[in-house]
Amino acid sequence: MAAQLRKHIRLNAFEMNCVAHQSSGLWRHPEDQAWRYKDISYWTNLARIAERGLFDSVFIADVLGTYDVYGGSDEAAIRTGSQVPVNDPVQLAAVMAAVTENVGFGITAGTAYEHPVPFARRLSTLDHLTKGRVAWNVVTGYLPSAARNLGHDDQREHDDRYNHADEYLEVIYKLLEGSWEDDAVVRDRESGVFADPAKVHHIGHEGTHFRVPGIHLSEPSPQRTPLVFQAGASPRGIAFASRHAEAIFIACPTTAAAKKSVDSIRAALVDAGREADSAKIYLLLTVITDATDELAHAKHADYLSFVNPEGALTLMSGWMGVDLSRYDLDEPIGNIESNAIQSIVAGFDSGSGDGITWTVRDLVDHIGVAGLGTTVVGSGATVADTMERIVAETGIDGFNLAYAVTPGTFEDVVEFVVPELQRRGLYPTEYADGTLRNKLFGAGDRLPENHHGSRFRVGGSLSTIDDSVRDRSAVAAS
Ligand SMILES: Cc1cc2nc3c(=O)[nH]c(=O)nc-3n(C[C@H](O)[C@H](O)C(O)COP(=O)(O)O)c2cc1C
Repeated sequence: MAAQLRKHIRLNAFEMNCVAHQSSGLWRHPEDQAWRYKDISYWTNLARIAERGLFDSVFIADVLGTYDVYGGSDEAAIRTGSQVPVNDPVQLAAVMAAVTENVGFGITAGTAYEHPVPFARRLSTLDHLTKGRVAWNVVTGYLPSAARNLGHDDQREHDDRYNHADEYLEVIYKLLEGSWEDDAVVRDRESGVFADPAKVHHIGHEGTHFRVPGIHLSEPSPQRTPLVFQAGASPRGIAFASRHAEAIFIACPTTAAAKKSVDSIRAALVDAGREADSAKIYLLLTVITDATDELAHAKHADYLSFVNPEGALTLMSGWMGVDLSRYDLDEPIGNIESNAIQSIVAGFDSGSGDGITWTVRDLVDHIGVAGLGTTVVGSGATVADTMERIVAETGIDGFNLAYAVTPGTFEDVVEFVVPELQRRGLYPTEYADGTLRNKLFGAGDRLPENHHGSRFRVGGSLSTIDDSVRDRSAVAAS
């Protein structure tokens, strides 16, 4: 009985539509299939594995630029396959949904460069096709190369990116929550009326960055606004998350840094008028597991022999916004000013509270097969022990699992770790019903009433519905 009352640990598979996501050089490993990223069967197989393991989602990262901070050029990134070439993540959700019924899809898309109107339609389309199994991982970007390729001199300053994103989300909420009423579509064959114009509203948005007078192009989907995921935990990032996020992805090199991040996030949620547990927090982790500790350690040693240090530093330079080729290997990282991912830099900062002085060499070792996350190596029981301890020490809800080799790392977790967690009463034995939002919170398909986005519904306190355009044309026609 006691076991049934224990809080379940949640898992996602962390992926990217490319060959070298976090584990630089591991695409050379004979078991790695990341090179098949262009093949639909790679993704359908992955989705089935994730669903077999009762994962919440396959969570897909994305970038719109190259990692050209290291050495001041994109050569190392291209040579090592470091998140380039990289394909679009959005289509993958539809492909994976076709062969699964329960697993969700966390799709990363930035707010910086695509106008919210076409993007809102893509979100609705995915939510329809997946029957409400989509999450949108809202990112503000960190690669200056993306900004340049899209016609800007540089990306906006760090905090301003979040200000811009706040308005982006406002437009998205107005379109997805406030344009079409639930009973707008009548599909009346007798009268020939498909939808009632009186129930489809012009959102009337006039802001600093966007002007959107009209209606959303899609009818309401199961979740309307897909579950809102967010990654980025600087002070401004947390303020953004406390308003919008229902799931938050953090990457911290130590449990002390993770606890600090989780405490700040939970406090910010409460300050924003939400419950401390109104967002699920997932920590990045790489699990190397096998039938015994010895086999798992042998597997880890094998993977380490494939790591490409240049690729690892190329990725890390992009995440930090700092050219690590200019540092001596034994130089402490110190207190770096970053215009990229500040929460990443803070985790490796001497002031992060873990008492560690990180050098560039430490970074290479740390990144190894795990990228931004940490690695846990051992049998299912050993990994379950560690997961249990991390959850207890930090207050996270679960893990975004990065792979060393794919899909092997995920298959190993499903074979060795999931059954062990289930035996301990720490993991579900079946999926909950309904949409992704309902599976996570058990409180329905739509945004909760106290979520910022709900205020943009018809009759909501922040709605700016302006149907005068339609009224004017009606007058002109009469
Ligand atoms: C764990 C983690 C994963 C992230 N994944 C992505 C990603 O896939 N694509 C992207 O453009 N930004 C990504 N970001 C960047 C952030 O979402 C954010 O937009 C940013 O750069 C600022 O983060 P900060 O608030 O921690 O400084 C990620 C950040 C973190 C911490």
